[in-house]
Amino acid sequence: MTKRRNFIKSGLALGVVVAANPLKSCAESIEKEEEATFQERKPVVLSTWRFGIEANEEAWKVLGESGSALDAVERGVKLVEADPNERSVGYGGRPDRDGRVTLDACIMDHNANIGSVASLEHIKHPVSVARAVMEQTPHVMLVGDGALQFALEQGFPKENLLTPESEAEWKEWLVNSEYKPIVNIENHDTIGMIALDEHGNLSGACTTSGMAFKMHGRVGDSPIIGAGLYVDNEVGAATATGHGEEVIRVVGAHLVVHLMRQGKSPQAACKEAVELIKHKLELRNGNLEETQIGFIALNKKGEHGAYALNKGFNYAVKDAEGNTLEDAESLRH
Ligand code: SD4
Repeated sequence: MTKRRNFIKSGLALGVVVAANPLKSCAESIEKEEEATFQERKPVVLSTWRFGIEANEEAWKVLGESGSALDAVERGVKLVEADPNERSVGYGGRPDRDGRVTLDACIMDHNANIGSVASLEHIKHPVSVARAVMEQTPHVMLVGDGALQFALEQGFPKENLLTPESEAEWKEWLVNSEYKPIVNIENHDTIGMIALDEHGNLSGACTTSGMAFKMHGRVGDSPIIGAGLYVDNEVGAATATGHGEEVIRVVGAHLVVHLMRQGKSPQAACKEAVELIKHKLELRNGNLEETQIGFIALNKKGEHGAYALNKGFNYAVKDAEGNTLEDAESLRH
């Protein structure tokens, strides 16, 4: 995304280059212009889905005060985890088929420190438990009872996360007990957040209650570093939402960052990862229509991009100039 003020700056910069070196080749000038067209942008924060708007504002309370991307992403996603009206993340998230709310989350910083929890029950802020795993243990991932035990030892309160609304929906679901995730509705609302701070450091966090009415013990991509989230401070960051099984299959977020390392823009990298997922689905005669995948990505310069398999995926982008909800392009319309 190139902004007008950047065009103006780059135009001025180009003028200076040409005037001072009249014999410079046109090619060199064009190269310099291309470099200058994207003015580095920081801080900047990106989040999946519409609730990303509020989450970005919350993260900005840290980023706007010269805080770290790590603190910002944790704070931003916690807002959504605590909201009982968001039925796919944290407190109020839809339960599994046994009526248990099991949460998945992870976090990664600019030094490749990582922490994650999967199938965690009774704790409202799994992302903070993931951060505690990262900072307080020699491990990178804790699951189920072990994750709960650790959280309680760390002083996180034990709470009932099943709200009456989610319980009622689960009971209704039990009538037919049909596991059929629907694209862009209900099941696809993981919050993934990636940020670049004023110091030029990237971090990311991802948190979800996973697929509604999943089998007990099912873990999606969201807590799996490389699948649901990946950060490489020399390159960029990416996070995923949608059908976790498909994202895990191609190690999606890492793939997006790897493609950026090879020179792809965040947008092109997200698109290529979605194309690979589509290809793998086709090989297995998977149902393209009923599968959704969305990636968002941010590079070291503050450029961002996103791409989805089916239309309907949106994401929020905040920088010093504003906070906007953008519709991602998609392979299928
Ligand atoms: C999962 N990727 O558990 C998550 C679900 C999701 O928005 O993205 N929901 O597979």
